Amino acid sequence: MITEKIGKVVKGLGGLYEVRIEEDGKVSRLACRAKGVLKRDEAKVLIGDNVRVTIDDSTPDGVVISHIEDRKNSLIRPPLANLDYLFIVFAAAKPSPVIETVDKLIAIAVHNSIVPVIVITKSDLQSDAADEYAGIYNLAGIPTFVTSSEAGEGISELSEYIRRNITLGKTSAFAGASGVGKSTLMNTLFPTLTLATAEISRKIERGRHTTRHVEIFDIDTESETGFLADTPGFSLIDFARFDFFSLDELLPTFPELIPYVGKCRYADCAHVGEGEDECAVARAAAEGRIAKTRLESYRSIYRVLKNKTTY
Ligand SMILES: Nc1nc2c(ncn2[C@@H]2O[C@H](COP(=O)(O)OP(=O)(O)OP(=O)(O)O)[C@@H](O)[C@H]2O)c(=O)[nH]1
Ligand SMILES: [Mg+2]
Ligand SMILES: [Zn+2]
Repeated sequence: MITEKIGKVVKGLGGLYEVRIEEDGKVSRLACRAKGVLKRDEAKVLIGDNVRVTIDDSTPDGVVISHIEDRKNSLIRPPLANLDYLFIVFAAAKPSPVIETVDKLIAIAVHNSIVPVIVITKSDLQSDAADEYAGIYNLAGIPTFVTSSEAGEGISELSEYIRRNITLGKTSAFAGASGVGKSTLMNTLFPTLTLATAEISRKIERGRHTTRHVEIFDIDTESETGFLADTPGFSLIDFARFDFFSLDELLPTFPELIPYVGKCRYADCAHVGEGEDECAVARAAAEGRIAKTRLESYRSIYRVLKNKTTY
């Protein structure tokens, strides 16, 4: 007999997927592979995909993902489909953040209609730095949380935010460099989880890539379920190599710059090298209405994308 079920891919390792099925309020997970055409690179199943599973009980390998529903969006890093919220996680210290990478992740989220949320961890190690980073993202109008899994700071506020927003089938993920404390934070927020965590390397103060695969977990509130993924740490987001978006699409991914656009002396101002006299964006940064690091990140991405279009 052949039956079909629909569900969400919540895990995938070496071509073996787990699909979360919900039937009559009961949740189960089906282990399955993908049918041939869905194994090819351009059509590959992603974690977060909503899929149809075909079950043919006359053969031993009869449980396969046979169809992927249209995606709302998909990311390369972390490799996930259909995200509504992206929690961009970095540590106040150990490892110290690369702000440009954070800003790139925000831009990619905004471009894909994903709500970016900033989560600063390890505030117990450097509380001044944590507050300073929070200032940058608050000024940019991005929801920002300062947390410490160690000391408990910000945990109830973040938990409340997640429970309020990641409901009714909404999908979200923690993303950021290895060792910033993503898995630790998930365990702290949701004590039923027991994700593996590990100390960062003392010598180079970098994470050890403890989490090896993307996995989506159920987040239950009183009557609804949302989804939150833990993901492996990564550090590089290479705009030269990958086509996240084009130069024309860059400006809207820095929403706090938009109010100043059109107010520069020259209509074709690119806001990259012009001085405060000419450029309203540069002026806003000089006067503290836009964070200097955000404008620097904008300019850096601009240059990379500009180079790509000229060759
Ligand atoms: N002091 C302090 N240490 C923390 C905090 N949160 C996590 N850590 C430590 O940071 C180290 C790395 O934590 P993980 O949760 O494994 O980091 P991760 O981001 O999941 O790393 P990957 O899985 O490699 O991407 C562990 O030793 C944690 O105990 C915190 O709030 N304060
Ligand atoms: Mg981890
Ligand atoms: Zn300008």
